[in-house]
Amino acid sequence: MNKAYIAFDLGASSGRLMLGIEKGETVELEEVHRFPNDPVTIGGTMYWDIPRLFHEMKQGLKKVARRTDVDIQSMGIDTWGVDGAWIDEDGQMINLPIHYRDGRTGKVIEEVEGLIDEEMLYTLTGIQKANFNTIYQMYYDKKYNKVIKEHGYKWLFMPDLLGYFFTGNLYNEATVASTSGLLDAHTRTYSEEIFNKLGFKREWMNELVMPGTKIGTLSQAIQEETGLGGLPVIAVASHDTASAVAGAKIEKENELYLVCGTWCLMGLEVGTPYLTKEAQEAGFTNEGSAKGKIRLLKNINGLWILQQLKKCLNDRGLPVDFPDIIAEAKESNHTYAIDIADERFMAPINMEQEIIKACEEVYGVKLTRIGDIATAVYNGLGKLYKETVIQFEALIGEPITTIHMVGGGTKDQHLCQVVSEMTGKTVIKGTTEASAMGNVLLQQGSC
Ligand code: ADP
Ligand code: LRH
Repeated sequence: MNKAYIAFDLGASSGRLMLGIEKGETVELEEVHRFPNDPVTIGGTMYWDIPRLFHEMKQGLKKVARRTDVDIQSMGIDTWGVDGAWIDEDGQMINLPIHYRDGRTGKVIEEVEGLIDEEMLYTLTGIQKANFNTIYQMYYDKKYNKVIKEHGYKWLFMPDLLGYFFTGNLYNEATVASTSGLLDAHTRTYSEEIFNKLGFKREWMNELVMPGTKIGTLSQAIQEETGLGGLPVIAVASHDTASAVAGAKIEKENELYLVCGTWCLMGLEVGTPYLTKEAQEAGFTNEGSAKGKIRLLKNINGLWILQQLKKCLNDRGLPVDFPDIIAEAKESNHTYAIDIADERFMAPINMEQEIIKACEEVYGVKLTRIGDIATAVYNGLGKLYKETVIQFEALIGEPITTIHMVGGGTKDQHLCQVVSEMTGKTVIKGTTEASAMGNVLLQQGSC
């Protein structure tokens, strides 16, 4: 019987259970269960629906338990970065994880900067300032959320939290922790200086474990509920982008990855962090890789804009899917481009109107056709990719010839063409499910 590994990959648009099945020297991925990831806003706060996500994960495990054709070895979980939740001293989760697009942290940025300025934070951590970084979330929670202030005992990042639900064990996995803005860029451990300056307690955090560490086995209750036995649970590179970069299998140092999903992450794997003013000004961030190296990258607010455009169209009764939008975009040939990095596209109430308004303000034109509106997004993405490639070349001091594209965006041939035309580089289309692939490779120990 073929050996197989369970990879849970939770993205901001959907979650999936993929089985990585060993076939000789290779691994084949099979999608067993996919479920939507729809955040829920209650009283003005945008939450992740963690009970539903966990429920769906268990439904996936039940499907796997019925399989008689594969020999399941272990399970790993990867998710998006920065977010998490608090548990109290009795081990109860005391808040639903809050979505990184929620606005609450906007209120504390200045306060944090009064204690530690942006430049120093970058020099210490190598993490680019973004309102959603865990550092700001924790500061807000501990100062302004009365329940967390009093009862928040331990912080768990999303994959750690799910791992805890499955095993009962507490840990912080290193790649997802590296998105927090709390790790020292050199030692890759929690920065004492930051904790001291912000009055954070080191005890809030758990033991940092490296990708590949076995963190436990499925708890008795989960075993009984799902029908799976005492399966080992491995802390993979549990930040989805770290798993995706591992799954992209890039061999040359000067070849860029472009992980295209809800976010587009463009970058290089490097040996040491880039902490210079130039790196900071170019918008680069230094996160941890599956292999313990550095993922130097730029976070680009990516296909989220197209996802939200599709949602707006669906909400007004147009039953369009991505292929329909793409087909219309191909018919459009204007050169107007929205500024993808503009905060206005982080969480607007109506993305379609926001794009139309932005083009009207900048170019004095009112776009009406779906294809024209989508093209303003594709052009904006292309422009930003091009600019980012040039910045990388300047930073590393050598030309980049190749871009490896992975993630859901590889299903979009039009996007692949935009990347190739705008950057002028060779684009190699890799796997759509790169995060799941990296997740499996880590479990296998072949990463
Ligand atoms: P995440 O892991 O962040 O949830 P994915 O890697 O699944 O995201 O990528 C989702 C994106 O993939 C969508 O926003 C869309 O742009 C693209 N996509 C998904 N399905 C298709 C499709 N059938 N045709 C073209 N693009 C698609
Ligand atoms: C992509 C991602 C990205 C950022 C963002 C919050 O899914 O993990 O690397 O961390 O989500």
